[in-house]
Amino acid sequence: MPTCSLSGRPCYPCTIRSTLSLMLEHLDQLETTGLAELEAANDADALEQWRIAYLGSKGLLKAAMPMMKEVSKEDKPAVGKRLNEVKKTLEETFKTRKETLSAGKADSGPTIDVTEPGIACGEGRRHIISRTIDEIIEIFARMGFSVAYGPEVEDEWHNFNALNIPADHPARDPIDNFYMNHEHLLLRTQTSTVQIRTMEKTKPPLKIIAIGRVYRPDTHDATHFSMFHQVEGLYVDRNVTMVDLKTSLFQFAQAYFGEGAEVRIRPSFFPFTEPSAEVDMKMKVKGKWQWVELGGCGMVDPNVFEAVGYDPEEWTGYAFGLGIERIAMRKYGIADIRWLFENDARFLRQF
Ligand code: FA5
Repeated sequence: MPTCSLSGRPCYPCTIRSTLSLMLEHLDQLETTGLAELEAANDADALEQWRIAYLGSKGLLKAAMPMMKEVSKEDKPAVGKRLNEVKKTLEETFKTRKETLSAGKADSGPTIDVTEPGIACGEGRRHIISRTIDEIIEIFARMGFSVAYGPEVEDEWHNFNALNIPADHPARDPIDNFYMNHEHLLLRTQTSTVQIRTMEKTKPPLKIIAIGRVYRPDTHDATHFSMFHQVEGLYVDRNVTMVDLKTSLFQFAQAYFGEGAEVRIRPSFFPFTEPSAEVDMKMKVKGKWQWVELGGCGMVDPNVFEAVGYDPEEWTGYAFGLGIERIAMRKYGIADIRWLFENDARFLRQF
């Protein structure tokens, strides 16, 4: 086949230039070959070569322009139209192909060296406080306590009134509480709120623990944080005494801190218990047995029973509340409560 005088490629229509159909056939061939070569161009270099060959100033499309001179006046519009169509198709397909190739390149990313050692994936574990909570729940469950829950955003009734804390009591001072902006709500300061919520909806007798976060605007130091956890215990039945209270605390101490652990209660005051006491437990701290203060306890005050509709003549009960961070800190020898909440994985993965 002779070489096209316009394109410089083998081209049958060029042998007979006189008819419109052969001109159009030439353009069809240009389009078909161009698209096929474009499809085969697989990298930026090949693409650029193709652009120069077809769309460049000395490319095949430019070379086809003089064909217009060869056609008769009445055929010019048809050839011109087809010429524009081929040009548009090649230009647009080139653009799309270029985008596809560069997107593919971005996806494939840098070359991977499969022989390089991988990045070690650290094994996660539960936070030491979550694990302590699980252990505490398990021990009290064995002693017949079920778990009760209550909201962290509380109203004044459950945080104060029903707990026999009068309206003018200093414990209600805004400086000691995180109050919300409206409707006398606050972040609960103690899990004793759950005593009230449980008794309001449950008839006695009952035996529950409540575990959760409590909030106080205390200054942060080695033993105080503004958010911490408490475990609350409440046992209501007929003829419950301080002996039952101390026995339960003792059983917990032995189960959690091991044989040799002891419990001591010292007179104290809480508005919702009468009598009230501080709870100390004797446990091993750095190999030595020591007394550590963990919380408060007492016999449920008759005013609390009245607030929830229990008859104080018929029912008696004990309650206690222990700080969970303090328990975990002693057990694991953690000197500073702040370390528990800094979330430094190097510290947390020790436990
Ligand atoms: C109470 O919160 C009472 N509700 C406990 C109670 C329950 C008494 C039932 C009687 C009957 P207290 O304010 O002492 O008590 O707190 C109990 C424990 O929470 C403390 O002994 C301590 O272990 C822990 N605790 C208190 N404040 C903080 C704090 N800022 N950071 C960490 N732990 C704290």
